[in-house]
Amino acid sequence: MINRPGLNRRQLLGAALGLTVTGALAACGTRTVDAGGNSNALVAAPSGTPTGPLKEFTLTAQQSRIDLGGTIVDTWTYGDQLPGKPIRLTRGERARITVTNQLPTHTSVHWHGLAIPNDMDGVPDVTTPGIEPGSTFTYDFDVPDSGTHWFHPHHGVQLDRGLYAPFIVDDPEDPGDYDHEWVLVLDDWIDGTGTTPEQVLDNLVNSGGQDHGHMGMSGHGGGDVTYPLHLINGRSNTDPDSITVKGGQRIRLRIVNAAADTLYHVGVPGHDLLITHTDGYPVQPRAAGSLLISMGERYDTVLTVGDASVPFIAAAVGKDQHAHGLIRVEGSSPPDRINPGLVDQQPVGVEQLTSLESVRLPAAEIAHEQRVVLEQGRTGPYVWTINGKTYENTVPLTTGLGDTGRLNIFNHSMMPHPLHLHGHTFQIGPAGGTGARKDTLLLTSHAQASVDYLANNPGNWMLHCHNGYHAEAGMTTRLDYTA
Ligand SMILES: [Cu+2]
Repeated sequence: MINRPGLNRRQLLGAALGLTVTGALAACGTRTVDAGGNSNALVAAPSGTPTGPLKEFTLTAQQSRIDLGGTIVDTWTYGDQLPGKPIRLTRGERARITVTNQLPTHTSVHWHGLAIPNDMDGVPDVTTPGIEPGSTFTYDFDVPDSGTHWFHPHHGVQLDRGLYAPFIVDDPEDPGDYDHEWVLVLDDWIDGTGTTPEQVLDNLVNSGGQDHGHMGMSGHGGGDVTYPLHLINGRSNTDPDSITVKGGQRIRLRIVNAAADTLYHVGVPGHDLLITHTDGYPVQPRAAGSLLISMGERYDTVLTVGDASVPFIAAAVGKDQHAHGLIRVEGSSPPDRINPGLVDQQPVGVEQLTSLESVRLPAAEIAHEQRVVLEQGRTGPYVWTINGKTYENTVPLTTGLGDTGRLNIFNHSMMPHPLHLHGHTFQIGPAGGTGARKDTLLLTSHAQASVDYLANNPGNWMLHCHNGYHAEAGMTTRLDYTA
């Protein structure tokens, strides 16, 4: 598919891999070619009418009382459950989702990971009107991207309440090879435990978070907020969620990190996870003793169990806390002790993953190359910036329809920042290379990375840190189509 005189495909990919690792910025490739998958096609214009087979869903954002497994909280959820009921359909189908807002304030829904038309993206004041209290909005779009995705509000720090749920898109050409499936939604929880996310943000902005003196300085990845609980599928460790399987069976684990401020280091002690997808896009299957998942990211893995029941453990990075779920194997007793220290300590990182050839971006000339510098601002105790500016003063990045663009991302801070681009998936390293396709990329302390995207979905798109508090404290900008 990539055709470049003087280099065969293997040589080209080898060179590209070198670029990925070193972060060198040389342009790669001389012309645009098809990628083979359907994921690089031009998205219908925002005014386009969806045409796929219709599936209808309703969603109510509401106040509710939720049992987190012994701890009862008053919070906000989709429906009366946590996480909300998953939305599931097949790639190419049309989702019509009627959202009713029964909250005391306005809200929105962002379909995280779906490259849908801009006016369905759920960002108030940028793409889609906010939904007023007591009113209804209908999202209506064709579903372009298979994989494990999710949805949440794009409004203030509402996502640190219970407003989240999986959005699973099946791929008819990739049924997978497993006996069971388990969707695992990870979350750090504080709402209704004597405070709210809005109060947490106020405290951070006013004081820099004095209960947590390392603000922005520690570099241990531990986040800015101390959470009383960590949850998997809405359950704390006192009454964890579980799945029951037979010995020797294979389980597809679809892992979503819905937390606002916590990276998790996940694994099943004594077992490998076979990583098959990240952010919905397939990678060359890779066995991992454990993996690191940051806020907004998703990983699909396959686990083969033995004869013994085992825990799935999500250790909160830098926080000395964890959440777990249980994989009960018929005929065996549950594990009598959960030891998060037994999770393999060498997590596989996304830079070690190779995308499947069918989903790589075509090599192309880079028409727009821009810097994205993530750092702590100096104008207050809790200010986060992109290219030196908070969102209210931001100078949006620009691109042009049909172009391939490159973002050179630098984390000039001690804190980790998962950077999320709406409406697109980028490829780590150069287009035409072998890096994973992603919509959310973790930049650890002082890390840098280079990603390429194909500008095939016109509009103005959010580019922001998926730490909910960093995003609200300024670490948000846009990628705008100017032609
Ligand atoms: Cu951040």
